[in-house]
Amino acid sequence: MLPKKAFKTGSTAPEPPAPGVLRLISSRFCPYAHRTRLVLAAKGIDYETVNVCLKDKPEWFFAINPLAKVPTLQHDGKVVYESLVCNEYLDRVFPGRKLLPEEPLEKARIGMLQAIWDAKVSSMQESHSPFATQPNFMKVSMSKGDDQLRAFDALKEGLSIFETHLVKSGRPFFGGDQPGFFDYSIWPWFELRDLLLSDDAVKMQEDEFPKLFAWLSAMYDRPEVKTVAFDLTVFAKYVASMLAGNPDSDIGLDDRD
Ligand SMILES: N[C@@H](CCC(=O)N[C@@H](CS)C(=O)NCC(=O)O)C(=O)O
Repeated sequence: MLPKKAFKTGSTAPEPPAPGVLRLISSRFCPYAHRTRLVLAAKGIDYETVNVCLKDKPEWFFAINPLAKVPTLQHDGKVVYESLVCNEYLDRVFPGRKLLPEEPLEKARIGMLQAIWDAKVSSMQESHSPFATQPNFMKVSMSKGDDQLRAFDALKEGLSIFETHLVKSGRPFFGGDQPGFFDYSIWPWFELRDLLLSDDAVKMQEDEFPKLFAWLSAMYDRPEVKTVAFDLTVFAKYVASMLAGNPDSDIGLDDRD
């Protein structure tokens, strides 16, 4: 039985997954790993989880993924990493509802939406880059006063592109009548938005983003979203431990885990 607690520096590597077993190397609080958990749940794929501590990474993790980042998949001797690459792999290799369109232009459109998201709304990672000039959820959450309001305006400008997309498509999800690849790729940041956009001055307002709000409630209704949902109370404790300089990846677990 694999522990829920994270493997740390100095730990012995767990045995590789048994033949036919899919393993997700993960971190409980990683939004990128959450992308992959969503796809696994949406497609009904069975898997086991190995959590790793990202502050004190186990040495053996570098031998599996030279970047030592989560999510990483292990599957019948193969290794796949990078959340979007993992999600495409899962979509192609496993049966179940197809999340990416086969039609080349339709597939290209998903890639372009992703590029707009990365550039205009962006991820946590880019926000640490000195070259990141684009707005993002993290920038809003990490700034104060006028800087925060400026970052929020820029974030809203980015989000308005996705609002307009939903208006034009007339469909409830970016994937059409059901969530698709892109819905799962951006959902983690929306699920965390109350933590990221916690100040009253930087709340998303429904009258400004009516279609995105309808999308949010349709996403919350989905069983796959419920199955893997973050516990926001525990997540808030994790953020507090991170801000205190000592991120505790096992927060909320007890000795039996
Ligand atoms: N581009 C990667 C980003 C993944 C990522 O940055 N994951 C974080 C945890 S949320 C991580 O593993 N960080 C460890 C590190 O940066 O060394 C992806 O999409 O999978």
